[in-house]
Amino acid sequence: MARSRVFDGLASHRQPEYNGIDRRVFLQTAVAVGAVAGMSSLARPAAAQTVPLTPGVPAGVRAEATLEALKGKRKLIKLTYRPPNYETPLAVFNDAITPNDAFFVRYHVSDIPEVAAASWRLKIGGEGLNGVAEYGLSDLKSGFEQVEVTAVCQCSGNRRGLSNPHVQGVQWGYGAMGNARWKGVRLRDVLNKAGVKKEAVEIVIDGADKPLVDKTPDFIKSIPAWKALDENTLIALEMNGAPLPHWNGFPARLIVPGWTGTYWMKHLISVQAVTKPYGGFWMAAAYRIPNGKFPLVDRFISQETAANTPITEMVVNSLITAPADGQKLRAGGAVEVKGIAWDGGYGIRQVEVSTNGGKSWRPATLGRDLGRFSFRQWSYRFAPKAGTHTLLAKATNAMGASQTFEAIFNPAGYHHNVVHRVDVVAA
Ligand SMILES: Nc1nc2c(c(=O)[nH]1)N[C@H]1C(S)=C(S)[C@@H](COP(=O)(O)O)O[C@H]1N2
Ligand SMILES: [Mo]
Repeated sequence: MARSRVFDGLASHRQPEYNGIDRRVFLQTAVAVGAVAGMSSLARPAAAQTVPLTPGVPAGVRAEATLEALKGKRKLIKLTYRPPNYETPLAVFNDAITPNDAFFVRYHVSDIPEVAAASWRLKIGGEGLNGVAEYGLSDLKSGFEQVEVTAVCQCSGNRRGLSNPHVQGVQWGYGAMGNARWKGVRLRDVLNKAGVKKEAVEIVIDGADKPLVDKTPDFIKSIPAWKALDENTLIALEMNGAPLPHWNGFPARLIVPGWTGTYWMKHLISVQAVTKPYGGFWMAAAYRIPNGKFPLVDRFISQETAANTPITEMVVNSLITAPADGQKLRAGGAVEVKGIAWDGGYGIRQVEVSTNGGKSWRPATLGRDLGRFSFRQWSYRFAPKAGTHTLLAKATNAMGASQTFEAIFNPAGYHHNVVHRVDVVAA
C-alpha cells in the first residue's frame, strides 16, 4: 500500500520534499497541466479573478487564489481543478446557513458523472444484513419517514494551509466547511428494513464518482454500525429545501452529523453492512490521526491500530466573520464583532472574545440555537479606541472542550482549531 500519499495518516512526521519552495509556482504549474488535459463541460470555469488567500498562511504557502465558478455555483476559491476542490470565502459565514451555491466542494477522484434522478439506484446489502434491497428516489421519498437535521459538514483538512510546518494535501484556508439543513431518510430505517445482523461491525458506503486514472483508489468509506444506526445519520436528498447541487452529491448523500466530511459520501449508490473491518485505502491508510493527540470522545474501534485511529468527530472551533482582517473601523464607534462556533455535536456552551490580543476575555452573546450539530452564531459589541486591535474568539462546548492557541501538529494537518485572530485598525 502506498504509504507516502497525501492523505496517508500512517506516514511519519517526515517533511514533504517541496517544503520551502515557492508554492505559488508549484500550484500554477499544476493548474496549467489541468487546463491542457481538457475540461469537462460541467467544470467550465467562468472568468478567473484572484483574491488574497487566507490571512495568516505561513510564508511559503501561496498568498493568493483564484475565484472561479463551477456550473451552478457562485465564485468560490479554487484550490485544485482536477479533482475539483473549491473553498467558501470567509464572509459567507456571516450567515448561519451556508447557501447551496456557496457551499464548498471537495473531491478525491475526478470522474464525477452527472447522475440522472430517474435512473439513480441505491443498493443495500452485505453479509451483515438479512436481506438486500434496491431503491430509487421515489421509493426513498414515499417509503420512509422524511427527517431534517441542520449540520456542519467540515473537511478534516479544513485550515490545513495554516499548518506550520507545511503538510501535503489541498491547502485549505478557513472555508472547507458549510452548514445546511439536510433532509432525507434515516440510514437506520433503511438498514433496519433489510434487517441488521448482530455481527455487522461497519457499514461501507460508495458513491458514483470514480478515479480517472488508476493511481488513485476509488473513494469508498465505512462507518461503525453504531454510528450508521444513530437517528441523526441520514441519506439526504435535499439541502436547504432544494435538491442537492451536483457538486454536493446529487441526488443523495450520507449525512454523518458531528463527524468530519470524509464520511459524508456524495452520489451515494451503495450501502453494505460488513462483519469485518473494511480495509480499503481510504480507511486503512488515509484520514487517520495519531493516537492520543486529540481529546475526542467518539471511537472507531474496529479500525483502530496501535499507532493511529480514523478521524471521527469534529473538534470545537469558532471563526470571526466580522469585522474582516485589516478592516478600518471608526474610533469610538460601536463595532459588532460576530462569528460562528461549532463542534462535534455536544453543543456550544460559551464563546469568549478578546479585543486585546488575549489579555482579557469577555463572554459573547450566543445567537439562536439551530441544533447541536449546527453553526451557532455569536456576537460581541465593543467601542475601539484609536489604534490597532487584535480580536480573538474562543469557543467551549458542553463537554468543557475548547480551542487551542497552537496547532496540534499531525502529518495530514487535521483538526486545526487554533483560536482565530483578526487585526483591525480604528481611527
Ligand atoms: N462521492 C464522494 N463523496 C465524498 C467525497 C468524494 O471525494 N467523493 N469527499 C468527501 C470529503 S473528504 C468531504 S470533506 C465532503 C465534502 O462535501 P462537499 O463537497 O459537499 O462540500 O464530501 C465527502 N464525500
Ligand atoms: Mo474531507
